[in-house]
Amino acid sequence: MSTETPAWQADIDATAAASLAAIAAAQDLATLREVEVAALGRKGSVTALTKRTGQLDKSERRAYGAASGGLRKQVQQAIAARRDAIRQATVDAELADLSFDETLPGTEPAGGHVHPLSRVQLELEEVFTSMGFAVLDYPEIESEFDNFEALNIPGWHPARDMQDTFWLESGHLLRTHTSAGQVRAMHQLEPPFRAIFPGKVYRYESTDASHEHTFHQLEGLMIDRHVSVGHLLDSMRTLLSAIFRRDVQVRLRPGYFPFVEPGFELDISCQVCGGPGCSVCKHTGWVELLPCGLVHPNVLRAGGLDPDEWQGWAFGLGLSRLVMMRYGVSDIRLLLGGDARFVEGFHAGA
Ligand code: FA5
Repeated sequence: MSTETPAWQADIDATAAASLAAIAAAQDLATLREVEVAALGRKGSVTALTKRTGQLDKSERRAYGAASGGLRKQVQQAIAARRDAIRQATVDAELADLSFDETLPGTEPAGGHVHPLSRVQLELEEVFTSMGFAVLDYPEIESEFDNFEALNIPGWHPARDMQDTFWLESGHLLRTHTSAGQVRAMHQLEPPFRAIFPGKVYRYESTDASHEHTFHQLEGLMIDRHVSVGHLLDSMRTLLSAIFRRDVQVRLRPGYFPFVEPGFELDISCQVCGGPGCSVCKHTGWVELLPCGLVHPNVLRAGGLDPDEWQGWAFGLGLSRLVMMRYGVSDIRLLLGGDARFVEGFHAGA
């Protein structure tokens, strides 16, 4: 085996020396990039050497391939090391700059807080828990049975028009009211029981200042051997005074819902305009807030309870409307509209 230095070694050495010198001389990332292209680019000096393999005698190709490949690797490593060094030098220079004061306070990130809807919901949960109610959570995607049929609203019943429905291809629906949980609760809990189930409901209807397609309700259900409208009203009064922390005028009207008998509508005086009328109360001075009534025997049966033994009352509070009344919000669409400026107006003490 010959120990003579091959003729091409001088070219390899010269290209290595030139490239490494240019890399060491580069003072910024842009210059280093130019050096990189000049050496390793398609027409670069190192690339040109690599391409020369084919021109050599077969016996030399192996050694030459190893040498030119080694050169390429060496140049790549030198560029990576130089790039790190330049970056570090930039950081060091910034830190050394006396105008940079690392003791100055940074920009404070915006703090989040609880949405007014969640706030009122949590308060209500506390009030009801203190009165012995369980807090339950039921699905927003419901069966037609739980949302309608179990509640004494068969397919042909005109009451289905009261709640235009978002249907899913599966035949399920987005619950139109939290009452969909009533029969679920009867199956889940041993009577006697009292429970609330708050949550989002959906209706396929056009929106205005007091109507949303997605809004919150809070259902209340009490099952016992003897319940009365008097007890129902008493609980409603406790609830409203806890929420408003002042006297609020209420009025009770007969109301029709197929799942209660008798049924009522509880209205409260409009807390946005204080009485004279506005777009929220449709210029009546009253806002429909809380339908309620005694649970219909057919619903008790659907829940597996014997109506001769058990009775119940239920209410379906319009939680979104309650939040509007509590904070004087003049348009329900602001609540879930996603405008952070609106939500930022409510802080922990509100
Ligand atoms: C119901 O949803 C019945 N499930 C309530 C019920 C429960 C009655 C238990 C009897 C016993 P209604 O469709 O009226 O009823 O809605 C109840 C409350 O939700 C209304 O009083 C109102 O405060 C609120 N509400 C109704 N529709 C909308 C809407 N589109 N946007 C905002 N709030 C609404």
